[in-house]
Amino acid sequence: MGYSSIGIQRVIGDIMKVSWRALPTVLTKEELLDKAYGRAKKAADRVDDRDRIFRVRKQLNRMIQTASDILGTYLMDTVNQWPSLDQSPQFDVSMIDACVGCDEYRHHLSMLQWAANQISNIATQNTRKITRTAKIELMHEARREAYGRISSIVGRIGPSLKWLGESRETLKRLPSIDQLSPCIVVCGAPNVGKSAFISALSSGNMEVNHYPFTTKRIHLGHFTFRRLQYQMVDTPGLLDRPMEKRNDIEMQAISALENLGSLVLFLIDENEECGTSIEEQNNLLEEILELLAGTTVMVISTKADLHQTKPENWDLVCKAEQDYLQSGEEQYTELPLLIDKSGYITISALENVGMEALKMEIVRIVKDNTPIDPMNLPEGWHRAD
Ligand SMILES: Nc1nc2c(ncn2[C@@H]2O[C@H](COP(=O)(O)OP(=O)(O)OP(=O)(O)O)[C@@H](O)[C@H]2O)c(=O)[nH]1
Ligand SMILES: [Mg+2]
Repeated sequence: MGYSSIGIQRVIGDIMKVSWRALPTVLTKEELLDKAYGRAKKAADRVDDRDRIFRVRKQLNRMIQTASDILGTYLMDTVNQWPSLDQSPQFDVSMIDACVGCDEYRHHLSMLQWAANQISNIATQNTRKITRTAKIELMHEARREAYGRISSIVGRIGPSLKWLGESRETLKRLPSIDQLSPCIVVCGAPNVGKSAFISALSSGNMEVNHYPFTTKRIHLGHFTFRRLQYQMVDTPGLLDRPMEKRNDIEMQAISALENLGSLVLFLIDENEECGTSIEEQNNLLEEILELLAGTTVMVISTKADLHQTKPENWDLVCKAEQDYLQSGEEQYTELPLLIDKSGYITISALENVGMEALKMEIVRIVKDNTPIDPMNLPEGWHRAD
């Protein structure tokens, strides 16, 4: 017996775009059997027939069928609810690989599918035995045998259920990034001001998350410009120290970021207030440029308010940004970028200077980098824009 609804469920599943956070808890093998046998017993209790043989036959068949249906539905729902790797965005696939391993992910889901088929076969075979005999003893024996075999199948997928339960906990903590909106990856040595930057530029609340393999909090922020959302993602513990010190998992996560970024901002703290020397920060920049060759990397000097020499055009930028904000119009405007004495584009997240101009520059670069495909444009983004 097959599950005719599987095909439809899969289609609906793809349309729904499963979010990691929405995946229901995965039952353990014990919980799953309790649930199935509990329901089966209740279903059998409801059966009535005056003829004893008919009644027992119906009851036992109902027990087996109900247990099999509950288990099959649960297992196949789980298989369908978990995103299919073939259809997931590259970022998700790389993150799954980095966090839990794609091979294992596929293996454990396919174990559930296997179990659903086995259980369905056992139910068919044993209800047939019950239907074909008139001996009550043999009927009970067939029911016991069915339960024994079903329990043994569920026992065999115990480790898979456990693995999926644990992986769900891990994957839940990943940042949820919208693949259709531009994403700006913010990197740089520790303490250079990545989180402060994202926070200052974010219009809504920042989402705080973890990459499951670092203990650091990552920030996911966004701003909207002309109805298009721009996401900004933090990279603490990933792109902040020499590459040779990395393990495989971190490398995979980095490659995920590589696939994600419309633009990479490398923040540099020229004041060295962050605790990393300029020389080391430059080495890191070299490594990142090599690693992310092909992606536009923009270098931004942070904490301009701490610079020994104030950027020459500080007052000019302040004035231009204020005028622009006061006009209240969200129009693409060329604002002068704040430039420091080393020639870097600079900002002060603390005093909010140079931020609006940089935002405009980000919008411009992302727009230039985005291939115009009207079929793929996000809602609210028009070709003429
Ligand atoms: N004066 C001044 N301080 C800043 C500015 N931006 C950030 N800071 C300070 O620099 C320190 C580090 O800032 P964070 O935003 O936490 O830096 P980070 O790069 O996110 O650090 P990690 O997440 O640990 O890698 C904090 O004490 C901030 O208050 C700025 O524009 N001006
Ligand atoms: Mg931070």
